[in-house]
Amino acid sequence: YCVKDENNSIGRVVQTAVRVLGNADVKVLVVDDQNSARQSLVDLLTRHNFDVREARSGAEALTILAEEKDVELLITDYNMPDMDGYTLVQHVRQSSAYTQLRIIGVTSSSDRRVSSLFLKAGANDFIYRPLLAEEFQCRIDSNVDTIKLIKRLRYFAERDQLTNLPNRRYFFEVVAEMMREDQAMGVDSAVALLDIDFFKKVNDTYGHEAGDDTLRRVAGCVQEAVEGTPHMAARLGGEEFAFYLRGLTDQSAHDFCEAVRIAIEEMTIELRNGTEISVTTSFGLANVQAREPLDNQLNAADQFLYMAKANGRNQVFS
Ligand code: GH3
Ligand code: MG
Ligand code: MG
Ligand code: MG
Repeated sequence: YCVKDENNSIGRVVQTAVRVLGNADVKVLVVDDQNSARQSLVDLLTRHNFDVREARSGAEALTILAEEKDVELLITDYNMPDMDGYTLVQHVRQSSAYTQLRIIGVTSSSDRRVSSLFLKAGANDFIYRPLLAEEFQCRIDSNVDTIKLIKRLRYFAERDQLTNLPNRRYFFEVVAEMMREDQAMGVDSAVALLDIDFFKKVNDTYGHEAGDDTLRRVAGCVQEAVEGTPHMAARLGGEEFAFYLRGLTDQSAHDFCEAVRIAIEEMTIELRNGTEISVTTSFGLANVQAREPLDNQLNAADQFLYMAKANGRNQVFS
């Protein structure tokens, strides 16, 4: 059974379907004081499967943005009582919290200067009413493409390619912020370094691929240990991983590391040739010292890690 599809319309329908379904995880906030105008935008966006929120004023929009940090696209009207769209965009752009947010201005005003006002305030794009469905769709699509591209780039910039764990750069970025918050709130925390014991032997005996598989399995344990917790973990490089243990110190931090150490020790790693191996790990653990940069905290943990190695490996040293 052969269907002639000279204009590739099936291909285009499939492409559109894929695009529309991919919009489901993009959260859009529509701001307009007029119910009918707002509703027409909401309807269009909902039909394109976006996750849509609505606000009737600039103030309400700012409240929603502060509460729902995952809004990625803001579409705002220009003429609104209390706070116009231009002022709303200025407010949003003055805050460092929404640097990732894309903004599209909308107006039914015939004044063509409104677009440059919006763009100067920091909007990314602009649409005049009445909306032409096709133009609207093109502009939304192109802005959403940019949002998705930035998301992808961010994801890969923040991850370690082999294990998909956060990488060193992202760990430093996130933990520096966590340390600032902890210090402000008076929360005591700890940092730990994990290093696989005699990892070179795995490579030398079973090959580099087996080494990579081992790293992925250990990373799985590390990820599992922090999932659903306030803690943060990363692969710093090689066979070394780091933890920021938020709200844990001394015994509680030690218990955490000990649990991870045992989970890894008890894990069977099946290599591609069917061989089963296991590995052990050593931990250096240090309480976070107030006002010291993360580098110094990790150095302290590293000195304890060295002692764990010297003391026979397969242990947590603090
Ligand atoms: P120790 O118990 O003292 O930590 O000994 P070790 O053998 O684990 O430590 P060493 O630093 O001597 O060796 C680490 C090895 O890790 C050497 C390096 O080739 C290997 N390695 C680093 N990154 C990777 C990687 O991404 N994949 C694989 N397969 N091996 C890696
Ligand atoms: Mg209005
Ligand atoms: Mg090492
Ligand atoms: Mg090692």
